[in-house]
Amino acid sequence: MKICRFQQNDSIRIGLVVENSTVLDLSPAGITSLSSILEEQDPTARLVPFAQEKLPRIPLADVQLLAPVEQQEVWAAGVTYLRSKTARMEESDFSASAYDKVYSADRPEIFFKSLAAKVSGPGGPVGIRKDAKWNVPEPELALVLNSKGVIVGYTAGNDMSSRDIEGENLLYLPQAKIYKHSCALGPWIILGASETEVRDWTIRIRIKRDGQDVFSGETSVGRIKRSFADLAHYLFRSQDFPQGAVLLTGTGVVPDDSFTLHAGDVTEINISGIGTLENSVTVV
Ligand code: DO4
Ligand code: MG
Repeated sequence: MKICRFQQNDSIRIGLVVENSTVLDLSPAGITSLSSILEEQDPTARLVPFAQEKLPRIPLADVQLLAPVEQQEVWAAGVTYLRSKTARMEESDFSASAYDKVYSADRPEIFFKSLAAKVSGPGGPVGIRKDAKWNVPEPELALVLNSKGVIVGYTAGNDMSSRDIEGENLLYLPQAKIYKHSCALGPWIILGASETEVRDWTIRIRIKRDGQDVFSGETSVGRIKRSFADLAHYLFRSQDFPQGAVLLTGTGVVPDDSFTLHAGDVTEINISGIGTLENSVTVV
């Protein structure tokens, strides 16, 4: 089941995406926030009856989708794929052993990524810093967690990163990762999928420049070294998230070292089982 946030005239609404082509507007049924659904004991069971109700139907193509977050903090796990560990070790010299160690340590790398209000949605901008020379998108599966730390859904995410700043010194990681338009999520949240199913999904990215593909790559969610429960557990250790949280699970697709994003590039992140998140690159 797919639940989305969208803009209708001056209001933000919650909808169900049905038949891959239509959005059912849930506002006449009194559903005005994502979190009211995500906090339910069984969000899917709560939504099933609405699919049969006579709710306004809007063609998906006419809907302006918004990032599927309201007040949830967005966090990110790193070095969860072997490909990420190798790339990180290659881009830095004295930080290399830190990446090597964190890949196999019990405690994962988890860092704060964005406030909900700063997240770009489908069709929105993703930023490259004007003081960085080597910038990449990171296509990642994102876990959607309720306030109890239960994984209730999944969406696609882009953990935009400045590799030269990250590689220069590990202490610069927050600057490499957290800046204007550095996080995108969408196009919607998938509810009711099990970890076993999700581990079979494929994450693909395509980067287009002037209409031509300049990079494409893919990985499988199943290559994530840690269980989702383990990542969620560490995020919620000694922390409260009264509004729930979103946790990006790390990247397994890293372009060759010669690749950097340009202003005007278009990033298309597709996760089978979710859908496609498209954004355009802008200098910030
Ligand atoms: O430690 C650097 C960040 C790693 C990351 O964001 C990832 O592996 O996805
Ligand atoms: Mg990442």
